[in-house]
Amino acid sequence: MKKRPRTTLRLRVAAAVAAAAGLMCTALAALPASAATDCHRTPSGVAAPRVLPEPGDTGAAGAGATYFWMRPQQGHTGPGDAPRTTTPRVTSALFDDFNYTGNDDSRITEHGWTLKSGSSGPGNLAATWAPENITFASQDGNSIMNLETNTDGTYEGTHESEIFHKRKFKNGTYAARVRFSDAPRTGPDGDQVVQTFFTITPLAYDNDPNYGELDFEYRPNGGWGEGGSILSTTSWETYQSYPWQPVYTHTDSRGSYAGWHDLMITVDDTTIRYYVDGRLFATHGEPYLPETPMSIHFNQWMIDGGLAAVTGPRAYDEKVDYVYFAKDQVLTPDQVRAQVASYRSRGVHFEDSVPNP
Ligand SMILES: [Ca+2]
Ligand SMILES: [Ca+2]
Repeated sequence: MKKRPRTTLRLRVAAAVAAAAGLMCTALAALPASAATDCHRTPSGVAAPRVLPEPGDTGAAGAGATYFWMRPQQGHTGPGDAPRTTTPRVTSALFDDFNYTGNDDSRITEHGWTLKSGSSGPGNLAATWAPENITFASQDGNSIMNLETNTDGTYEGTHESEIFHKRKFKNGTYAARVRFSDAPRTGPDGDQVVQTFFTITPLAYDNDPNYGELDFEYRPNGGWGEGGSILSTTSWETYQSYPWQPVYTHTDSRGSYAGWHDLMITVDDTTIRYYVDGRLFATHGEPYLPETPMSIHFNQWMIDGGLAAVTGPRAYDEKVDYVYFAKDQVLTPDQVRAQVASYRSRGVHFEDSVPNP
């Protein structure tokens, strides 16, 4: 039986916002399981304000954060040796440099990806997930994926984007280079968009302990009770749809994260660690460790209730350079960089040797 520390406060505060979220989830109950699950993809995406960080939560990029230093691997450092970078042998990995010709490139699905379509959560159900909003372009010879979310100011006129891989990832090292943006590429600013890199497991039933979700979520225009830019890392144990009772912990950093960032999550049998640009951002533990294989996702979407009171169409971009996963190995940020550099030096744009569970 897993310990469930610090959930009481969360549950109590979450209960205050249960009604609205529960109503939405109830409305989705008739949808196929996948759609219903997606409704709760980011349970925090049902317009529930976040609970403030609790005492004991790891401080984010501010005070309390720990800078990362390279550590020698066991067996590679003798007495008196200075720490040095090692290149571990990674036996099962996913790497994708997103080197595709367009969203109709057949290799995208051949490589295990799905471009989300139709109408489902998170967010307002009148909005549409638009595969055509995912595009690819070369930048200095390197292919970059763009996930666009645009709106005309109505949810019916809102088009969001999401790409996700197969459900086969659990312990190991997840990494992606992602470009967040604080303002729309075109049009007036102010909408509460969410720009993400996350992993998730379907919820089989309410309070299913085998649910898992690990999130990087950037909200450039606030939302969920926040008025300004904030980057959140959130680890989920499970949740209940109605009344809405999430069981999660999170670590946040307020301020702008516009621009390119190296995002990384490591998971072993005891600890989840989030890194931003090689710097430790958050450390979470039980009961939030994933129990079952998860899928890897990137999406950008509009918080329900977060449309700005401005006039005219606008479009927001989230860009992704690459994604990397090393199965069952906790790598350092430098080791991830070395792995990516190795792929590129060999001209490899894609590899997937991660077995299906
Ligand atoms: Ca769980
Ligand atoms: Ca790339």
